[in-house]
Amino acid sequence: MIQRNSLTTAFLLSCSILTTQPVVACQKHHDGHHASGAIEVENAWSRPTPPGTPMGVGYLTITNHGAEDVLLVAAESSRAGHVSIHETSMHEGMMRMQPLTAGLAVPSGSTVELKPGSYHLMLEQLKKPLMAGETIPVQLDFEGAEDVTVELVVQSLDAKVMEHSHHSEMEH
Ligand SMILES: [Cu+2]
Repeated sequence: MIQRNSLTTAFLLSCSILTTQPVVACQKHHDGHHASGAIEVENAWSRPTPPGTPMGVGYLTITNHGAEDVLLVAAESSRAGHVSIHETSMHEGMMRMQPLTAGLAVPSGSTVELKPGSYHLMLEQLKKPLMAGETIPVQLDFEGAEDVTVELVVQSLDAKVMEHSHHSEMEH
């Protein structure tokens, strides 16, 4: 237990170290001086998946420091056959989710959170379970900004029931 706690602390520490140096995508090939399309991604994390579960989740916070609105249009991961952008919402008292086929808008100067019960990445067709403590590379494809690669830190489940248990019943 002590070992596990110190391991968790180590990962939290490494996470906070990472987030003090936010991932900022600059337009490398831009010949002007304005820093449009500056995207910062923080707090990227995921949940462990039980063996045999083909889907995992991805949560992160996107801030658009640029002057232009951007759109998160897609994402990829070497660990998943496909990654979708989903929105969870309440519909007649039931939680349900649907893919954001037009992408997720991150207006200029704003922050959008992908978090439990809201927007999230759906890592589909997992080749093997996501294990607590490992990091999952994910590339975020933006329209209006450079793509950003982040690492989701897989955090162990707490006592709460996993918010995404309904996914196992979903048809994709
Ligand atoms: Cu989902």
